[in-house]
Amino acid sequence: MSFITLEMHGDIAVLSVDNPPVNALSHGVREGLLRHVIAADEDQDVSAIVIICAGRTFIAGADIKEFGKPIEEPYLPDVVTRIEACDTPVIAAIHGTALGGGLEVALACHYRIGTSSSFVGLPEVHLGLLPGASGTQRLPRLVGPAMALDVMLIGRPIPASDAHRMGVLDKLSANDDLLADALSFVPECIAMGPRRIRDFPMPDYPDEIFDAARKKISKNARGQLAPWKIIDCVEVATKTSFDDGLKKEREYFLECMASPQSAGLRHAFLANRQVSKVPGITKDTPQRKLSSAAVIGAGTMGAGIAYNCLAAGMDVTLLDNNDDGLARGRKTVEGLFAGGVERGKISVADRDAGLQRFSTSQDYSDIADVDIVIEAVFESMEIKKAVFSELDKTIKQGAILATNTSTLSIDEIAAVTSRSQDVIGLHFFSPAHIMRLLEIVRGKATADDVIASSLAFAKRLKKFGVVVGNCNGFVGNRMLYNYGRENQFLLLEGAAPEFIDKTMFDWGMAMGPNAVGDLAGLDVGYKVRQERDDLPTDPGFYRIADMLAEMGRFGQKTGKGMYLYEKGSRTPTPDPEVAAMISGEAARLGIEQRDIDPDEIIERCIYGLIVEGARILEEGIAIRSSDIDVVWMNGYGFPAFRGGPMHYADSIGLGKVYAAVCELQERFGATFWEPPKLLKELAESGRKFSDVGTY
Ligand code: T1G
Repeated sequence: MSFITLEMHGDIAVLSVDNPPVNALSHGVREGLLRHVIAADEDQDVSAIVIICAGRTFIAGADIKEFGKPIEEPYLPDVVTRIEACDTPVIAAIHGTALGGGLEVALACHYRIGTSSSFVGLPEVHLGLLPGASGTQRLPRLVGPAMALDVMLIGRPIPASDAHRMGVLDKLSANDDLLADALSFVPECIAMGPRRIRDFPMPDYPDEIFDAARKKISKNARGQLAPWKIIDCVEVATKTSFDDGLKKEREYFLECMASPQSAGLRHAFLANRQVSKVPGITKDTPQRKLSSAAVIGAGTMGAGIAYNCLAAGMDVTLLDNNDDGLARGRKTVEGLFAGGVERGKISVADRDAGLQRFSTSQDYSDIADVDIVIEAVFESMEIKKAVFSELDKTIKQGAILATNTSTLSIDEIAAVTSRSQDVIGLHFFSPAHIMRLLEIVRGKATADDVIASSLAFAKRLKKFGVVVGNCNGFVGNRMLYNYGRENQFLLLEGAAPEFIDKTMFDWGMAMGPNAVGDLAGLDVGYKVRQERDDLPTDPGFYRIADMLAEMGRFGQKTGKGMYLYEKGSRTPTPDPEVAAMISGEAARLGIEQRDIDPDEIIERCIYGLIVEGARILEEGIAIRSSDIDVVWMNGYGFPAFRGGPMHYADSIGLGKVYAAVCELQERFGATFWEPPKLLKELAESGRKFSDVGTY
């Protein structure tokens, strides 16, 4: 297959890259590009070379799917070096996104023209990598080291207008015919001749930028390697020759490529895209039109979900049976719009249009014609059943009836309606307008077109929709139970809440389990446990959390939980009263307290996740192990540089995980630590969780 086509426009060679979906620089593209560039450059009849791409975008980078496998020649740095060395002027014509290796190819070209809607960027840091084809040496020479550091450390795509101002784009394509504009730009380029960034003098820069950058990332790049190496590369660029800088870049690039952090982040990238592939659901599966929505329950979650739907362009009615509740819900939605405008995320016009499409009601007949209803009332089966009976009587046939329950059975809720095929779980995560995860819980009767519509709905809300099976707690909360359980036992065994939290935070979790409990509200978990009749009888099981909830210490919302909170502050302060309560309860339960090593804390909390993840995979509740990783990375603050709990387990090796779980079973018994059959099988056969499920 040829990925590059050559078309002569007069004496101009136009090389068009065509490798859908995003013209990634896979081997065939590298090989074809190099061959055509050399041929055109050596052709005396060719006055200029234009590199342009077919499809929806310019080159969006190296081929991520090739990483981790032996890379074939020609290597990208060699292709880039040859492009810049051309005696014939080379122009890059950019549309869509020129990212990573794609921008490095463009920077090797002597001139760059882009459409006004295009973006350029070096986002490698999000893959635990650095620009490995001269980006760390060329960009500083073009825009200055300080700006280059920002571009590579933040890794955000830069809009064409800014890229033009920065000098990355020499020209903006005025009208929509990029090729025509590039061809008419050629004479100017020929007149100026080849212009090689490698020869540009390094622009001035304040010396302290490198230390300042290191200080900054020490706070927000915990456990990561690439950001440090990016700073090292740019510093080298300011201190050595271009070619010596390239050598250092290569060395650091290969170091990052071999790192577990990059393996985790690359896994996260592909896993986040794999979730939308659900067996039996294809692009031909019909979808239901979703232009209007109703949200039942005007609490924090209900209002957040309503805002999400409004921000996605839908007409939304928020319904509640309580006047004050409805007023609070409306205030929350208006507040979210105001916050969006303040942070520059949305325009005033978007806000006004959104509020135009927003209404509130206490009357189910007002929402009879909506396309989708999302119930977000109190987490009680009885209340949810009452709501769904009402919906079944009121809402038009063909509407999707969704519940935002975080633990309760979808089938049991659907059973109170005459249309179980239209019922599905859409489990949002708090805060609903920020968290990118949506657990899509299919009931045993849920129709394929309802699942397909829900996947599209998730994409429209800019969320990762993960289709999971119906069980208590689905994927995320079911695993959280084990994680929280071990935290609770570790408290009784002598680990202070702040010590556990610091250990898990330093390991990479966004927040420690006790701080998360206080944020979510200890009353929420308490009520869920009260609803369950299958809880273990171990007296220490969630004992401390139950005691705090029974004392009315719900966390941030009451100023007291596991920690103390100053009025209006979210900063947790350890409470000696709680420490005394824990050691008193441990004594009462006959649990001897001891110093507990951070490694033990990490092992018990994370292996608790992995064991339950294996059971979920075994039962087919998750389609594939990477879906479980997507749930935990996007809904529970699991570090993406560790790739999610199942990828993490595979990276350690299931043999080692299985052995450790057997030891934990020895110590703490089979109730909590009996190794799942799947883990045993995979460990004994040397396989991985990623070998299980549909890819
Ligand atoms: N390689 C391989 N496949 C890629 C890819 C890539 N770089 N980028 C996207 N895809 C696939 C993706 O998996 C999905 O596949 C489909 O394209 C659509 O993607 C040496 C080392 C370009 C902004 O980090 O940010 O260059 O699921 O769903 O929302 O310095 O994709 O359909 O089978 O995301 O419209 C640097 C990564 C690489 C850019 C489009 N480049 N891509 O977003 O579609 S490292 C990146 C993106 C590098 C050099 C280094 C986005 C996008 P499938 P999508 P989208």
